[in-house]
Amino acid sequence: MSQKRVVAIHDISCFGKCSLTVALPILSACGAECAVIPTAVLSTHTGGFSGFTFRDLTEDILPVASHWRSEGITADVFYTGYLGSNKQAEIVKRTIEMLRTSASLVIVDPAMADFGKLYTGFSDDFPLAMLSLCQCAEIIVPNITEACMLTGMEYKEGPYSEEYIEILIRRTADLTGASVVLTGVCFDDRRIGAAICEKGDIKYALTRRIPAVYHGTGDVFASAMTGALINDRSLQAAVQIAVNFTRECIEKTLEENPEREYGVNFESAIPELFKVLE
Ligand code: PXL
Repeated sequence: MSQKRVVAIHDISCFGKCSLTVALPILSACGAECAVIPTAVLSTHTGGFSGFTFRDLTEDILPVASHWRSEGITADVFYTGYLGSNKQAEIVKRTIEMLRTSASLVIVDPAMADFGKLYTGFSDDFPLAMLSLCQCAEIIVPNITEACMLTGMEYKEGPYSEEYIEILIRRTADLTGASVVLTGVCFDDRRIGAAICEKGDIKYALTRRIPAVYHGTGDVFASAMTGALINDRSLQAAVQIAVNFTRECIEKTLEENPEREYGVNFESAIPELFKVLE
């Protein structure tokens, strides 16, 4: 099997283990070539730190894409995450349209909100710009808050009823035309994971819940899922691998690091990821 190339389009948060500092090592560990288009450089992520720096690289994105196109560079997978502004979401959409082939898979993590609230710095119409990007994806990976913001459905805290999850995931799939992997799904206090809506079918991938919350786990999850997909796993299998991997990362972190905004020790769970991808 020839090596797959992923283009990861996220910011670099210099400290705090999310976006590219998570996507690159996890995708490399999964055997992918990981090319990047950094969209911004921040001193830290925006969730839990104040006074962070933000160097916007929006103006560099299309020139990178034009250069790659002139060199004939494309990718098997385009994988996007946190994007800094409405304009950036629109430019990333144009970038993917410029570079993709009919065989490319586009995975969009609409990383913009959690716990019922948009992340610091986004305007209220950002979900609309993100929806437009989601509409060019084959797979999107929203959490419950993000799916509510994409669809206009009311956000609720878990545990959820199956009815609420299934209406939310179907509406998200109908609106975007993508397969939807909905994260943060729990029906009781013991288990948590994701729901998958693919071609109208809904399935679940759950694991035991570890009672701790860390920043960056959405990126750990989506990166591991992408890594499993390029290793020819089905979407359902890739989601279960990513659910288990994310739980392992949280478990390992809980032993040593209670600082939620410092992210998870995903490095120590990578040997397990190797094993399941063998
Ligand atoms: O995917 C999470 C993330 C990535 N990058 C930046 C963020 C966040 C979440 O808050 O602030 C800059």
